[in-house]
Amino acid sequence: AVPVPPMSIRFDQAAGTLSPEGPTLTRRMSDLEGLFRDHEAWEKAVADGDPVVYSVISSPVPEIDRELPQSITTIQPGTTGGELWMTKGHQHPNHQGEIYLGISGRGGLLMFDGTETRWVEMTPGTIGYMPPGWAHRSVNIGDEPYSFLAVYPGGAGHDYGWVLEHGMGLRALSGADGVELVDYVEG
Ligand code: PAN
Ligand code: ZN
Repeated sequence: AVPVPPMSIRFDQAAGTLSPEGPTLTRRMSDLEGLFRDHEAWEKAVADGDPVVYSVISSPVPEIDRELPQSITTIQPGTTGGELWMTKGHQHPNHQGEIYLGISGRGGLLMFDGTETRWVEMTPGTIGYMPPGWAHRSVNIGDEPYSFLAVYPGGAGHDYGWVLEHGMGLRALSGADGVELVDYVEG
């Protein structure tokens, strides 16, 4: 990762692109092993086309201490075993804060500090704040793609094992009146 000069970055909302652009990440169903409550439904979805669940495009700002990278995540609408499509979720090992800004669609920001859980509804214009030490996962609660901008400290790091070990406190299921939050149950 190389430092970058002062710059402007153009965000095309309709196309969902950044320019200049950094790395893009695509997460398919097979990348979400061990995260959905219903393991069989997950396996079936992997066998049945292994759909793209979300993608993350990054600005050219590198993930280096004291830099301030940004990315745009787009989660597709969908459910697996009744559970709304979501990001893997992670903890920042260095316990640093982060903000998300809702861009389009409807989402939820689930935060867990190992004891307490918080759920923040995200619509275009909502800023969701994750304090240091709160693991975070995003969920698409609507029927169109949900996109948000993330701004985070370059040295924050991403610990995905933490979520596999501790869970996220709650799960977001598709309910009769939209999202239904239920206790996290292992496996
Ligand atoms: C976000 C997330 C992004 C994808 O940029 O990394 O939404 O989620 P996962 O990393 O959990 O797969 C962020 O929180 N960065 O720190
Ligand atoms: Zn983060």
